[in-house]
Parts: sequence; C-alpha cells; structure tokens
Amino acid sequence: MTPSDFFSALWNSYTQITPQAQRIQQLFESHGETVLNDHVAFRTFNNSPISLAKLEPQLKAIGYEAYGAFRFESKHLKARCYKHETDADSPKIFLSELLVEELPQTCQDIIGKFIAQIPADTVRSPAIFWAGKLWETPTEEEYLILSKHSEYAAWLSTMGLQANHFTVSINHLKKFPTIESVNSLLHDEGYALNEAGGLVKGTPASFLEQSSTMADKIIYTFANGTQKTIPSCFYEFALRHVQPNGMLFDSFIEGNADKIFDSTNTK
Ligand code: OOG
Ligand code: NI
Repeated sequence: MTPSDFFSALWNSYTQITPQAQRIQQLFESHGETVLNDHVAFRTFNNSPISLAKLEPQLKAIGYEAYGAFRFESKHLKARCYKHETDADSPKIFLSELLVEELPQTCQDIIGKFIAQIPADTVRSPAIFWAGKLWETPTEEEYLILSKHSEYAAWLSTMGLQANHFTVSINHLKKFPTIESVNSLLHDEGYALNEAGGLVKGTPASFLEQSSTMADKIIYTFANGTQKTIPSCFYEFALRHVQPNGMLFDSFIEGNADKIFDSTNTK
C-alpha cells in the first residue's frame, strides 16, 4: 500500500463520522486554498493485540520510521511519532497508547474484556488503522465509568482504531498565514474550538502552534440499548516555525499534545 492510498482510505473512513472535517476542507478550498495534512493521530490500548509495538510494523510497511517518544503521566499515555523515510511532504503520524494497568481496577476489568475479544493476529496490514472497534459495543454504564477516569479510554471503547484527527498544515495555506486567522475563520463559521489551555497551544518560541475543533458529536447506541450523543473525531490546525538551525521544527510538544487530547472530552 502506498502512503497516498493509506491516507485516502483513512480520510474516507474518518470523514464518515467527522463531517466537519470535510466541510472545513471545502471552506478552505472555497478561499482558493489547497489543503495539505501535517499529521494524523491514532489511539490504542497497550498490552493488547493492537498495542503500539504490534501496530508499528504496519507503519514501517508504508515507509514510516519513528523519530520521537512522549509520555503523558496524568493521562496514562505513551506515544511515538513517525515520519516518511524519504517523502518529507507525507503527513507525520502520532500514535499513542493507553497504559491500562495505571487505571483503577474497575476500568482495567472493562478494558480487559474488550481486549480479550481481539484476535491475537488481527494486525496483518496497514488497513488495521481504520478497522474501528474490534470488540463488542460497551454498555452506557461501562462508558461512563471509563470516562470518569480516562476520557481517552471512553473514546477508544466506542471508536476503536481510526484516525482521531487529521491536521491542516497552516504552513501550506496562502491566505491564512497565522493560527489566529485560521481560528477566526472557524469561529466565524460557528465551529466550537478546543479552549483547553487557551485557543492556541504553543508559541512561535516553541516552534509549533496548534489549535483544534471540538470533536463532532454522533448519536451512539450502547449495548444496553440506550442512546447518547458522544464525541467522534476532530480536525486540527498546525503552524510550524523555523528553528535557529534553519530547519522547520518537525516533532510534537508534550504540553501542546496534552491539551489536544481534550478535543474528544465528553465534558
Ligand atoms: C493526539 C493528541 C496529540 C498533537 O498534535 O500534539 C496531537 C490525540 O488526541 O490522540 O495530536
Ligand atoms: Ni495532532
């Protein structure tokens, strides 16, 4: 599979449950822009058939290599970032995993039940990255317990493996050169933006500025039959700055990322 096939299949499945991304892309296009992606991100469970270590070979298979590692203590997450070995314009990939053993036993039991349903050999091709939920639908009670302790766990239990966001590269926009100009366009169009830690995460001095929408909302039917409006996926905007060495910063920043995760919060 070529990276281009990978990202187009991924975009198709992502926009099915994130119609705002399609609309926002069209909004930029209506202003004469061509939208390029800075990166996409995935979430998963550690110690499972879809752990970061089990998924990584499928990124290698499409020509990607790891170049950074991150830890989010209070969210109980680890992450790595990947870039294409030769094509610098191919979107970067941010892959995080939940350290399930750090959650309370009640959550471990619920997640353990999901993980037990995933076939050991389920990771066989890059298409695993849009496989969605590989376990039975949670009950509303399970979802609420998970969301109390980890919004990430609650989100992953309902959405499974898929791009949780694509990211517009502001560097490649012509008429919207600043993150503030992007945010005000979205604000004027009525989109809810993630305000955790402020609308803009990061500064030019840290070489990466990011903002994101709040995730789209979908009506979800839980295993017990109740329905609830829950967050699906969101759209991000990133502006990278040139470092003193003359190179564009190409990694991620823990302090920014910590707030971007909140784009799928239920409260
Ligand atoms: C990933 C959050 C981090 C970034 O650009 O720093 C991130 C997630 O929400 O799964 O995307
Ligand atoms: Ni991101």
